[in-house]
Parts: sequence; structure tokens; C-alpha cells
Amino acid sequence: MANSKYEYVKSFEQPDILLQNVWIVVRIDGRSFHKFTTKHDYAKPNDDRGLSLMNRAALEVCKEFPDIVIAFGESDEYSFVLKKSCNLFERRSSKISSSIVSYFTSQFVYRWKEYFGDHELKYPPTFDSRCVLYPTDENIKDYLSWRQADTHINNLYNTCYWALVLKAGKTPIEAENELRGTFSDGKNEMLFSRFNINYNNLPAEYRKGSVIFKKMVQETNEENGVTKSKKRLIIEHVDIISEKFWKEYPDILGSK
Ligand code: DGT
Ligand code: MG
Ligand code: MG
Ligand code: MG
Ligand code: MG
Repeated sequence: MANSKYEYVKSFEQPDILLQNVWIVVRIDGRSFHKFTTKHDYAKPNDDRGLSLMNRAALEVCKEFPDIVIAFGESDEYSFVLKKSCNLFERRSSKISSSIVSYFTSQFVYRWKEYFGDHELKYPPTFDSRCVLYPTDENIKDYLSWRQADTHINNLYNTCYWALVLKAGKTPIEAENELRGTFSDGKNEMLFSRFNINYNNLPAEYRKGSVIFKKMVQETNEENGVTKSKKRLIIEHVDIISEKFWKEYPDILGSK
């Protein structure tokens, strides 16, 4: 029914088209995951099932939205970088961020059993999301470096905190007090001398988070033996702060 008397209400909608030709980051983050991870008995400080489920949901998002050139995840958050030329939903901000977070959340719930088995999902989790724009390659690399530096800082702190609480029998307050004002060196030393933990030997996933991107891989057809190079989505726990990564994979930011 065209032109009903109600149609004027459409004009109340505010446009939210994102600027052209800039990187779009959609960052999603678990809502009240302090509570969610506690209620679901996540291992402290890192739960491999939880991290793998986050990675799987993010991988499915990358498959569903091919404009994503790289994604970075840690803890209860994931950042998806959409290419500058992306024209998904005519670059409408809320449509992009809501579609991505909705798909991520449904994948998280849909695949819960694959990672947690009989450990029941007790209530439906929520994730929030937002779009942030970064104009230059430098800006987007700095954004990703910011998240990866955050992963390291939080993981080092959390590893010390939980060693003090779970292994040294400290109360949460005592552990917090002991860590207040300490620097990286002191925390590394504490882990090594008191808990026999060499921080650098902890899994890279805990220290560096997870990076999803498309990589050229050689694949051999089993039937005819022909080898072809194909672009495949992969998850690696690599350093993206140093230039080495960006030099090794120039296509990520260079892709048109
Ligand atoms: P928000 O985001 O403001 O709604 O509140 P939260 O509670 O989600 O806080 P946030 O996002 O700053 O921090 C993530 C929380 O999730 C933090 O309490 C630690 C927890 N978390 C994430 N991954 C793990 C894990 O693998 N194991 C455990 N034990 N906790 C985790
Ligand atoms: Mg959260
Ligand atoms: Mg928060
Ligand atoms: Mg978070
Ligand atoms: Mg519709």
C-alpha cells in the first residue's frame, strides 16, 4: 500500500552512512562476560573452549561477510576490519554492525555444544557492537596494535593474579594489592621465581590473541594430483604490532 497516511514516519529515520574510502572496524564485545564466564565455569585466566568458540564464531562471520580483510580477537571481543571500498548495505553503520554482531552471536550459541559438549549453556549471551572509522593504513595498524597490546597487558596481569589466588592461596584483595604498581618486568619475574612459569612459553593464543585473514595456500587435488594456490581463511596467533606481518602479507591492506 503506497503512500498511506502513515508513510511520513519513514522520514524520522536518521541516515547513518559511513564516510567513503576509509577502513571500517566493527568491534563486538560480550556483555557482562565477567558474569557469563563465571556462571559457565570458564577456566582462569584463559578457557580454551571459550576462546575456540569465539574464534569459530568469528571465522563464520568472515566467511559470511567477504568484505572483512582481517579480524582480531581476544577475551570476549573481536574486531572485524572491512575494506575501504566496502559497499555493504550502502555503508549504513547500524545495519553493518547489527548484522555482524547478530550473526556472531547466533554462531556462538549455535556452536556452543561443539566446544562445550555437555556443559550446558545456562542463558542466552549478548554481544554489543559499534563501527569505528580509520582513515589511514597507519591508523588501522595502530588500532590493531592497540588491541594486541591490550591482550598482552591483560594476560600478563591475569596470569599473575590467578597464580596468586589459585596457587599461592591469596585472597582477591591481597592479590590486587601485591600487583598494584608493578611493571612488566616485575610480573615476569614473579611468575618465574614464585610459580615456575616462563611467561613467553605460555600459548601464543593467550599472549597475542587471534588473527583471522586470507592466506595463499597450496592445495593438491587428490584425484588428479594438480596443485593450485588458493586463498583460504586461517587463524594464527601472530604478532601484528611489528611491520614484519604487514610486509609478509601486503594483500591484507592492499586488496582492492
Ligand atoms: P561489559 O563488556 O562492559 O559488558 O562487561 P564485561 O564483564 O564483559 O567486561 P569486559 O568485556 O571488560 O571483560 C571481559 C570479561 O570476560 C572479564 O571479566 C574476563 C572474562 N573473560 C573473558 N575470557 C575469559 C576466559 O577465557 N576465562 C575467564 N575466566 N574469564 C574470561
Ligand atoms: Mg565484555
Ligand atoms: Mg567493558
Ligand atoms: Mg571485553
Ligand atoms: Mg526487511
